[in-house]
Amino acid sequence: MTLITTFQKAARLALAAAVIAPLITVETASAQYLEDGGMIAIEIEDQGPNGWASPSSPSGFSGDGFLRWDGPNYFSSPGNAVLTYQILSSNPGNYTVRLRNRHDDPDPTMANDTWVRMNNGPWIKMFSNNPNTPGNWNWESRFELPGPVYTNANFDINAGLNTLQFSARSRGFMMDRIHLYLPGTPGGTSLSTPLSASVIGSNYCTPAALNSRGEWAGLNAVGFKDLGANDLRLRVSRLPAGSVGMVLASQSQGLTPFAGGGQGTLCVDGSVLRMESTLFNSGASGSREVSVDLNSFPPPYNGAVLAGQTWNFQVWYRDANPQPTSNFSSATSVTFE
Ligand SMILES: [Ca+2]
Ligand SMILES: [Ca+2]
Repeated sequence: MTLITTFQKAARLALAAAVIAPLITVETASAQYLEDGGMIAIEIEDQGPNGWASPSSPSGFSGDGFLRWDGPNYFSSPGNAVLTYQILSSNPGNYTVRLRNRHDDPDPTMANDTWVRMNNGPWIKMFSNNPNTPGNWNWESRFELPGPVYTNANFDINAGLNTLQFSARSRGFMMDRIHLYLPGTPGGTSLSTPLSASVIGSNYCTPAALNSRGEWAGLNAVGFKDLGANDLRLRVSRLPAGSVGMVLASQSQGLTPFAGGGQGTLCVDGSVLRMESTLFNSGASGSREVSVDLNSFPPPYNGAVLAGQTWNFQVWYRDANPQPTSNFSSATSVTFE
């Protein structure tokens, strides 16, 4: 791992620690981008191109490229060449929207806008227009609402799943990267802001057994499947408050009800790793995210995770019914690359 990725990971964890809302998990793998510490950062070219051009110049873009609309103008008909980005958020609120964009017409009012909407709301014209924007990658982003009324660009984001969409408007407009962030979050227009992680696990053993909170504990694997990032976090939700737990890992799935004399079903089998480095307390929120070092899985495996391996994870935690017992979260499976 490079120093930059090390720093970015530390920055991401610091951001996560600054926010204390209960963490949320989902049961589908459709949450492509994970809000973290009030920030969502996405490379536009991750989705599509769905009719957009994906040229390699002009240079200066972020990530693997950018998208440019080379088709006709759609000044009064949104909904063409739609790009969709699913976002999972634990921190609802009114988020500032900043699109890193470029428009090369010397007239700053030309080729300078796109349609955008959140959660199937009305399509809104978002534009980039000041004397310095033509010919430069820039973060200038405002909304033109009916009237016309010109406002700062912002969207309400809900706790849980949200759907951000763009559709084509002006021919020649280029879109590189988008940031959505709660006001005051640092890095809103910085390319050193870490890109959002994703939900990378396929969940199974859902629903898990109910616990003393009257709910079942959900588990998501979030981070990056690419081993080079060494970023795997297990996020567990809906635990009893103040419960102590630990992550279990195995390359085999299983189905063992009442394992260890507790309640719930153990859904890993074979050579099961007790990841003692993840020992946690669920705190008042009953939720927790723990990091796992992919370079050093514990005994009996003893070593680094390899590309192509599939690992299954589950959280084992203390519960009461009403006597002290143990319980298990749902499970999730990740194939690393
Ligand atoms: Ca325009
Ligand atoms: Ca990009």
